[in-house]
Amino acid sequence: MKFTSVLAAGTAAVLALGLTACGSGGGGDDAGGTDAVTITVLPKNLGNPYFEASTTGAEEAGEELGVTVEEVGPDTASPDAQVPFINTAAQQGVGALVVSANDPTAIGDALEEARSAGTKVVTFDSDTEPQFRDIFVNQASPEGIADKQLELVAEQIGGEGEIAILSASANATNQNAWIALMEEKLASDYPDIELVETVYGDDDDQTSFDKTAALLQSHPDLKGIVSPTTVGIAAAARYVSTSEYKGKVAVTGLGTPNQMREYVEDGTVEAFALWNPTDLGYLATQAAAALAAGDITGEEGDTFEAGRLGEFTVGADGEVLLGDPYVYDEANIGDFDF
Ligand code: RAM
Repeated sequence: MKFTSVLAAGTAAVLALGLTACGSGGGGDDAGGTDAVTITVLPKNLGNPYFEASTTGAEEAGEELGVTVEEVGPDTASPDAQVPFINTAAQQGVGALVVSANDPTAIGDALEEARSAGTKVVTFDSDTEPQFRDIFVNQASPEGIADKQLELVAEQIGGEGEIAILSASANATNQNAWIALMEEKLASDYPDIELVETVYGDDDDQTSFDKTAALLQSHPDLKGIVSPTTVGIAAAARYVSTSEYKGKVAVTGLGTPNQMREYVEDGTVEAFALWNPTDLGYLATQAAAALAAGDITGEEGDTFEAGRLGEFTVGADGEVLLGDPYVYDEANIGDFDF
């Protein structure tokens, strides 16, 4: 199974024309009349292969639509590290910002200012509170993401025992929503599994690696680690792969196939899940371009063409949903390259 579909070239051309002709809220150079729209992509932090994939998708959409896409971002995924980048984008008068938020409120004022200067705001991957953005492009339903990870860990530890969560940063909207749902579902549906601790690796490889070591040391009966972050799961798998815990402590959660392949192949990891981050960046940029062109406003019921992914409809609270998470294991991991 691959995440590809046919490029709707005609639609892309029409949208590109619309953007050029309209130029509303564009790159601050409306007098020139051409290429007026720039979209700034702002991941949680730079250097994360997950966001490299989403930016590849954003650039692909930009090329199809004739829109300039620029990625900027902080080195660390801390709550307000994105603020200066938002301010700069607003000063440049970019048409839209596409941002994965490190915190639901810390960047709110900056986003509000950018919006009052005419910049449209699309959150993707990790939302802010809804009043700070026009649209949130969600990768999959939070319930689906939470349930899938519990199914995986339950299967891998034989349905009982102690587990721990290794998350991203403590304020991340997306991970916190998934963790809250996992906690609820554990209490109701998995009476024999005990969540003994949740720790935060800040989406930093070394911090996540060290937190894995500490978890294993403080919980000698630990049977599984669930890491709902691609940075965390890769660091946890790397630690476990050369330790006495390999084959004894399950590592699962959300990972990219390219980062996890060696740990699936060497038997450290049985299976994990994820959506396609390239498609996520592509869809978020398509939504941003439609907003910047004035084709949609982000109201519930608005529809827009997202190139090769087809038509999408804005749902309640300005949410657009990409699809379902997908499970990767030894049988299929060779088929993916991101
Ligand atoms: C990391 C980031 C991102 C999250 C994925 C699963 O790359 O925390 O926000 O969606 O993991």
